[in-house]
Amino acid sequence: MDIERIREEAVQGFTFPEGLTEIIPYGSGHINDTYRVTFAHGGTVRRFILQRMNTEVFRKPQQVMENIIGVTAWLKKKIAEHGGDTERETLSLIPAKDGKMWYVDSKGSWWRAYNFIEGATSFDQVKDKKDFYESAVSFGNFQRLLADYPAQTLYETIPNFHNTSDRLEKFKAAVTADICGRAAGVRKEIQFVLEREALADLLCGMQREGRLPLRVTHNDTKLNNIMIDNVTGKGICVIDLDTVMPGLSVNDFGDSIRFGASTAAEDERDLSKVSCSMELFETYARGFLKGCGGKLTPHEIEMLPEGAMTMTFECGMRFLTDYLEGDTYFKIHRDGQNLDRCRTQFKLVKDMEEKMPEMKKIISGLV
Ligand code: ADP
Ligand code: GN1
Ligand code: MG
Repeated sequence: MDIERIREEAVQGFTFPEGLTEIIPYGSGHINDTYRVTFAHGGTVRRFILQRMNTEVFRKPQQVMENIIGVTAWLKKKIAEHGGDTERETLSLIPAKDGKMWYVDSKGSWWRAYNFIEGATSFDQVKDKKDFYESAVSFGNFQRLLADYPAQTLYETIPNFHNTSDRLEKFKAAVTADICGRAAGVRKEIQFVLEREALADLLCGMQREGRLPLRVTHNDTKLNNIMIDNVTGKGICVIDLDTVMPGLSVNDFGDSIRFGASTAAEDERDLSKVSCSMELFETYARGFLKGCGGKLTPHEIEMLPEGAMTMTFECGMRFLTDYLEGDTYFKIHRDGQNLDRCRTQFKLVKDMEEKMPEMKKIISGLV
């Protein structure tokens, strides 16, 4: 997106201070267009996050914003009750000049702005396992703080987001349609999915049968969706709230494992570097259980390893679907990146299949 246009339009839409000094593309999210904007006025420098929402992915942006308004207000209240810092421990939306919490520009793009969480970092890979532990405590905490949120007021921002069976059907449709003529080049990956069809309905089936409860969950618990305080090392703020909606706790756990417990980047091409670290798995599990504060049922706890495997399988299938459909969903920065991402996920699934008894043992050792 043209920075000049952002300066002239989106920035003007919000109640920012005077003295714009910088607009830079920011972060490594796969979905929205994110910018950091800086203002200097009267000796004070203030920074904000300005985001163009991806309305191809989020078809009803106003519903996404209404969810975020509700959830952040709820969290602020809880944080205040515990004597926390309401400006740093959750996102704060910056109002637009018309009083709304979003701004629609002349081209119909939806924008929103947040306070920039200062003095904290979002990591793309685990550098220190303590950070991973703290991220787990925070994601667990997040779920606990939202445990009594009125779930019926939340819109389903992406229908069937973690319905793995539905993802499987969409994948099969993409293979059949093969609109880019790419299927012949990925026969092995397609076969990998078809050999594991049963996995797709495992957790959804348990939810249908009432064996896993629906909770208000984050649904996108990647390590880079949490800010870690630069001084204390604590997970200070859970960000990227677009997909907060009813879901499964085991999926929130699993999505963190597939990303953070991997020994390599999500798009690593050298698959010999990719495996699921049992040390990091244990670290995260300990933190997550602590953060959830005893709210998980014994069966949820038992199914945490399956959550990891299912989320990794689902994510790999989503990357492959997007590759087959011409890379229209996840942002890519090079040709074949979604295929590379798919391959790391499938490598992890294979590794997790072998390590399932070990993961089970780790979990039972923690309860
Ligand atoms: P996406 O949905 O594209 O992943 P995110 O909301 O996760 O978008 O934002 C992308 C990145 O921008 C995050 O991973 C983080 O690094 C950074 N970011 C987002 N919001 C903030 C914030 N309020 N303060 C500091 N950094 C942020
Ligand atoms: C996307 O938005 P971001 O980059 O935090 C995606 C997740 C995937 C992840 C894979 C709304 O997360 O579901 O697991 O990429 N978010 C959406 O890295 O689809
Ligand atoms: Mg993100």
